[in-house]
Amino acid sequence: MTDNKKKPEWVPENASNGFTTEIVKGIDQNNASGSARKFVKKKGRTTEEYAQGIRNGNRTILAQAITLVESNAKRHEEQAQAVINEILPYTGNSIRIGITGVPGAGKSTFIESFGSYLCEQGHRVAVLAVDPSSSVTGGSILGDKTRMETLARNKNAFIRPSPSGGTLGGVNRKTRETILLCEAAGFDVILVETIGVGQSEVVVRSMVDFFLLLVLTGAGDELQGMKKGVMELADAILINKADGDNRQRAKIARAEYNRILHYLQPATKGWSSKAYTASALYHEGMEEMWKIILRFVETTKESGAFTERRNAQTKDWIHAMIKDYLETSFFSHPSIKTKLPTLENKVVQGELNVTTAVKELINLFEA
Ligand SMILES: Nc1nc2c(ncn2[C@@H]2O[C@H](COP(=O)(O)OP(=O)(O)OP(=O)(O)O)[C@@H](O)[C@H]2O)c(=O)[nH]1
Ligand SMILES: [Mg+2]
Repeated sequence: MTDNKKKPEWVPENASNGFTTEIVKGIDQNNASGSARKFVKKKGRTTEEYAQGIRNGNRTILAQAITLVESNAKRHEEQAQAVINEILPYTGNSIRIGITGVPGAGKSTFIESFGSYLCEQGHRVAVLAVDPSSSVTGGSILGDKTRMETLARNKNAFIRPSPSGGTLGGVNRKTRETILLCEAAGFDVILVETIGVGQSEVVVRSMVDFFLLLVLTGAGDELQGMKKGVMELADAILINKADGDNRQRAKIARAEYNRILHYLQPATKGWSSKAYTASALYHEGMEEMWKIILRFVETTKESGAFTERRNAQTKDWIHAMIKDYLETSFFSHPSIKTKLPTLENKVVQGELNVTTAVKELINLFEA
C-alpha cells in the first residue's frame, strides 16, 4: 500500500531524550504554514520538534503530541493545532477501520489477533478507542493494554487509551486528530474500537473508511435485541467465537445475518455488506477479514465512494466542531452560568415556558 513511500525510522520508546541527536529530514517548507511555525511552547517541545518527531516515527513524541491534542488547556490547543497543520500534508495514507460490538463480543481480543496478523504482514497498526464511559471508568482500553499483550509489545503497533472526560464531541475531535498524527507517523492501518452503546458507534462510523460489527452467536436473541441502526452502519458483520462447540451455531447465525443484511440499506454505496465467522481467540479468520477489507478499499476507490466518504466526513467534522464549540462556549458563558439555574427552576415550577426561557438565555449569550 505505502511500500513505495519512505517509511519512518523507528525509534525505541525510551529513546526520546536522544531526540536532538536523531537525523531528521526537514519538513517541506512549502507545505508548512508560516504562522503555525512561529508558535513555540515556552517549556517543552517546539511545534517543529513535535512535527519532525512524529514524521520520524518517534513513538514517545507521537504519544506526547496526542496528549497535547487531548488537552483542554487553551495554550495546548493552540500548539496542537500548529502541530496538526505541519503534519497535515503527510496524513490520509491509511486504512481507517472502526470496530464495534456489545461488551464481551471480543473486540479487544480481535484487535490483538488481527493487529498482530497485520504487523506480521509488514503493516504498522495504531489502535485507538472511543469510549463514552471513559470519563467514569478512566478508559477501559487501559486495562486492554494488558489484554492486548502481544500487540502492545510489537514495535509496529501503537496502542493509545481513549481520551477521558469531556463530551462525545470533544472525544470525537481528539480521536480524529489522533488518527492524523498516527498517519503522519507512518501507521498505515488505524483501528478504532468502540463499545456499541449510545452514539459512539455513529461517531466512529463518521471517522473511518470501513466499519466492522462484531457479534456473537445465539442469533435469535441477539438479533432481536440488536438495533437495526448499527447493522446498517456495518460494512461487514463478524460472528466471533466461532470455535469449539460454537462453530455450527456461528454458521447458522451467519446465514441469519446475511438474510437480514440482504434487506438493509447498504452501509457503503456499491458494496454489499456480508456476515463472516472468525475466532479471535484462536486467530482464525484474520486473513479472510483483511482480504475483505482490501477488496472493499479497492472497490470503493475505483467507484469514487472512498474519496466521497472521506470528503463528506471532513465536512461533517467541521459541522461537529462548530456545534461543539458553540455548546461549550454557551454553557461556560458567565451570564448563562448565573442565569441558567434560575430559569430552569422557573420552568420546572411552571412559572415560565421553555421557549421563553431558552430565548432569554440565547439573548444573554448573544449580547
Ligand atoms: N472462545 C472464544 N472466546 C473469545 C473469543 N474472542 C474473545 N473471547 C473471550 O471473550 C471475552 C471477552 O473478550 P473481549 O475481547 O474482552 O471483549 P470486548 O468486546 O473487548 O469487551 P469490552 O471491552 O468489555 O467491550 C474474553 O474472555 C475473551 O477471552 C473467541 O474468538 N473465542
Ligand atoms: Mg474491549
